[in-house]
This record gives sequence, C-alpha cells and structure tokens, in this order.
Amino acid sequence: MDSFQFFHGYQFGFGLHYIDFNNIHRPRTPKFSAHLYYNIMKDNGFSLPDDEKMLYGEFKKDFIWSSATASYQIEGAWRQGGKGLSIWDKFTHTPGNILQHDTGDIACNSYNKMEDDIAALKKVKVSHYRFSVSWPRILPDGTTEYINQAGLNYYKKLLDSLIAANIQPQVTLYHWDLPQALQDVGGWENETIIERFRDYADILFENLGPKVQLWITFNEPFIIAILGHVQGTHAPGFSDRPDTLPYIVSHNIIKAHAEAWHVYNDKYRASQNGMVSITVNADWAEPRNPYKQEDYDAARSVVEFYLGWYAHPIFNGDYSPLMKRSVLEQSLAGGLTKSRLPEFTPEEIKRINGTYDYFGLNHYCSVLAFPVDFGEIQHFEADRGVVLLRDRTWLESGSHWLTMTPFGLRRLLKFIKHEFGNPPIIITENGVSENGPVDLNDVHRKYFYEKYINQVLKAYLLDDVNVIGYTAWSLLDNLEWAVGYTERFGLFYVNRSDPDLSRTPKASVSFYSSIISCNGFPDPASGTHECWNSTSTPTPTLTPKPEEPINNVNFLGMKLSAKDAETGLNATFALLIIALTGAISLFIGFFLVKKSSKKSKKTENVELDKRS
Ligand code: PNW
Repeated sequence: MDSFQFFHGYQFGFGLHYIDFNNIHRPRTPKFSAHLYYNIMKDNGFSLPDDEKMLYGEFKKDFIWSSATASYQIEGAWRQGGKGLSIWDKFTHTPGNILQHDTGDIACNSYNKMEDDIAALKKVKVSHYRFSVSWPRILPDGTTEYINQAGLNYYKKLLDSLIAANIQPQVTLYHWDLPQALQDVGGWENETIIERFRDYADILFENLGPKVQLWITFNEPFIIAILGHVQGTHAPGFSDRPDTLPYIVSHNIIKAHAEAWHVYNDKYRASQNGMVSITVNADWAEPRNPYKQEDYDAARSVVEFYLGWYAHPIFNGDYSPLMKRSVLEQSLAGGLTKSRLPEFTPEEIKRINGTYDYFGLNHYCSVLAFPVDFGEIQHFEADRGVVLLRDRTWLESGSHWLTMTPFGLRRLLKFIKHEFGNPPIIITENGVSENGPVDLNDVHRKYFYEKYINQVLKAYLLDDVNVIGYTAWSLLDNLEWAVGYTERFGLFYVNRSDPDLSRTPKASVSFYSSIISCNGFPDPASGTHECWNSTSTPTPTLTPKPEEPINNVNFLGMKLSAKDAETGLNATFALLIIALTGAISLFIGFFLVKKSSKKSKKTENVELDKRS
C-alpha cells in the first residue's frame, strides 16, 4: 500500500492500494495494478487473453479462398509481346531507387511461365486467384489509339487456364504500373486520366469480362498517394508537394474508380453479372495510452486517413467530416484561406456514392497512435496529426513495417461493418515476409496465417461481419517494390539463382491448403478430420518446457543448470544492490553532514526534497 517514502514523504505512492492520507481513517482503495497482480497470482502466471484463444468453426459456404500477385511484381517480359513502358520500368531503371538495383524486367517470368503458376495454385487448392492486368501491356501508350492484341491474348489465355483448373479469377485493373506515356502528361495529377482509365476499364470488361466475375479497379490508392506522391519511395517518385499532391491524385483516383464502376454497371452488368469494387488498405490503430481520450482520437484519425479517405466517398458519400476538418484546420494554421483537400460537387458526390459491390480490404498490421501538433507545417502528416509506434512485444517479420498483430484484423473488420453499412467484405491481401537466408520451413508464416485467419473467423462467427473471402499475399516470392527481391512474401520460394526461376512450396502451402480444405478450423477435440493434411497441425498447443536437467550454462566459470545459474545471478544481483545501497547511504550521509555544516554557517533554509 502507499506509505511513507523517506525523503519523499507521501509524495509517491508505490502501493497496490491507494491510501487517502488526508482521511484520519486512512481508507484503502485497490488500484488497477492490484487487480492485475491478483489475476497473475490466481492464474499462477499469464493466461492466454480471450483475444488470442483459438476459435473452432467454419466460414460460410462458397467462401472465396484465394492467393494474389500483381503484374509488375511477377510478369517480367518488360519489352515482350508489344508491351509499352510503365512508370515502374522507369523507376526501377533509375539508379538509387531500388535496393540492390533490382528490376521487374524478368521478375518471376510469369508471362512465360503460366503453367508453373497454375500448378502452384492447384497445389494450394485455392478457389480463386487474384492477379492484375498491366495497363501498358494492353494499351502501350495508355490510350485506346492502339490496342495490343498480344497483351489481351495473354490474359485471355491465363483466364482460360484458370477456369480449366476450376480456379475463378479476381482481376485488378490497376496495381500501380501506369503507362509511362500517361505519366509524361501528368499521371494521376492530370484529371484527363479519369477518362483514360474509364476507356481502359471498358476494354477489359468487354474483352475479358465474359470470363471474370470479380473485378478490383484500384489496388491501395493510399499507397499510390503516399509512397508515390509524398514520400517518393514508389513510382513516380514525387516528394516535392506533400501538402497538395496526395489529395489531387486521390481525388482523381476516386473519380476514375467511380467511372469504371458506372461503365460496368451500365454496359456489362446485365450480361456478365460480376462484382466491381475498389481495394483499400489500412493498418488498425490502437491508442498508445489506453487511458487517454486524445490517443483514441488519434487512432481513429489513422484509420479514417487510411481507408476512410476512399471508402467514405464511395460507401457513404463525400470525404469524412473528420478528414475535411483536419485538412481545413491545418491549412488555416498555415495561413491559407481554404482547405487543401479538394471538394466534390453535389453531382460528383452522388455519382461516386454507391459505386461498390463489396468492400475490398488489404491488411497487414497494427500501430499505436498518439496526437502531435505539427504547428504550421503544410504536409499530409501534419494534416493527420499523429505519431505512430509499434509495441516492442509484437513479433517482427522480414519487413520493418510489418509486425504481427492478429487482433487488429478482427477490430478493423468490425470497424468497417459499422462505419460503411455492413457490406460484404473480401480480404484481398494479407500475408507476411521473411528476408535473409532461405528456409522452406516457414513457421512464422504458418503462425501468421493461423492467427490472422482465426481472427477473421471470429469476426464472422462472433461479430457477424459479412466476410466472404480471404486472399493470401502472395503466391510467389516476387519483386517487393522498393526493396526488390530482399523481402519474400511468397507461399512459394522462387529460386532466383536458377535461370528457370523454379518455384518450390514452403511449408505454409500445405498449412494454408488445409485451412482451405476444412473451410476453417476443425476442433481437434472432435477427432481427426479428413480435410486436415496430416503434415500440418491445426493447433500448436503450448506445452510448458520441462526443467532443463543438464548443466549447460556457464556462470562465473562454473557449469550450472539454467535454474541454478538464474539463482546465482539473482544472488549476485542482490549483493550488488546491497553494496550499492551502502555506498549511496555513505555518500548521502557525507553530503548531509557537509550540507548541515554549510547551512549552520550561512543559516540558509534548504529543503531536503529539492535535491532530488
Ligand atoms: C501491398 N507499407 O503494398 C501491395 O498491394 C503489394 O503489392 C505488396 O507486395 C504487399 O502489400 C506487401 O508489401 C504495400 O510500407 C506496400 O506499409 C508497402 C506498405 C504496405 C503495403
């Protein structure tokens, strides 16, 4: 309990119980820590929080089980078959942009290795495959002036092969490889691109639409805006106007998405009957300090600025009030007379609102947030006004930005359900990377998929979120953008020193495949399950480690058991503290004597407390 702390008196309370020293009866009130400590004693340690316990059960019938890739990351053949150049061809060929000077010139050579990729998909037993179309492969200069038939044929053949293998396609129209010719006239900054994108979409719907039921217009507009147009670490590599460019670019992307959706709705829906939507990405954000309202508000801003930026206009109509307010306030703080966030006209709001058939979500990890006032700075980061952190206990991956936080996916799904009117949700990307030496036994990926997919199951069964699909990023190790081939997200290892770029399944392939075959997680307590591949375990149970019997720890020159070494270490530590306390007391005693002699000389009033 709180008590007298010598020099500090009653200033600091070390107690599990708070004591009111102003009250003559000295009442005791348990603090939060008292409850915490009680639970640790009761459980004789730390029990698994409910959040982390496995839930057994199945996903809905006809659940979409998929794996994904993107054209620039896997196709290669950068100048084959009449393809035009993309902004990523130019960006990777500009020295200094990509780690180890990697490019997508050859990538996984998927343009010429279609059969290998289909064989890989069959091995995973996915029901769907998400791939993207390279815009400059279809329209080399970005416009419909010239349509490259060889490009269309490649994707038609891919679709036919998939369908023959009983795998349904999920096709992304734009996964970042803009025709360089369009960048040369301003790229996403030039609003004529809205028409260009609509025409491109029209061609794809017309030519490929009869074989496709699931379309994604844009992949991760947030990453296009921020990495491509604020940080400059992605193509086209701009970082000179972080105050306005991300907003202009995003404004045009949202309108381009809406136009593509309307083309499908007006011209193709009746005959093709597919679904068209956009894929947005978001981290989940938690308050850094769960006892501070402002940290909750900061966490909310993070998610609103990630997916809300795009989902609000498309699912609810117009930018969110939070986003409008934040950008306006920061613009005014910088002396501007109006917001840097462009406005939609009432007609535009109407035309954009409702242009979705499902909610496409890419998610990888969570962050901790707290607010920061950036003063007058005119920058996207200042508009959002938060600082992001990661909890040190979260497991790391092969990518510095990706720490494993399965709980965040369930919370994000619940947030989407409530914020955007309970739409059907397809998780269009989720996955984890490794870097460094190759190990085909990718236990971290099995762990990641088990924990994250289980959280999706909880969202579906316990929170009634309408999740209709899950996509593992990625089928293959591929070009991970600015970090080249150093970070590997694949279910399959691609051997880059083999000229044939052979694909080898990692251990996670059979694990993910079992989850797919079972359509979820069967309860091991109810016996063995035919759907579960015997090489993968559904629930790695945590059995306590036995005491280590062998003397294998070197402690001060002696061979001791780990337990004895620990005792020895504690004893040494205790002795050290006693010695240190003694020395400190001596020092303080000496100091006090000197001080009191000075005080008596000068008759000064020195408060002891001030020394601390
Ligand atoms: C997504 N970040 O991109 C993309 O859709 C994929 O092409 C990519 O390979 C995958 O995630 C893994 O990175 C991201 O820095 C790129 O936070 C970077 C970030 C997030 C997503």
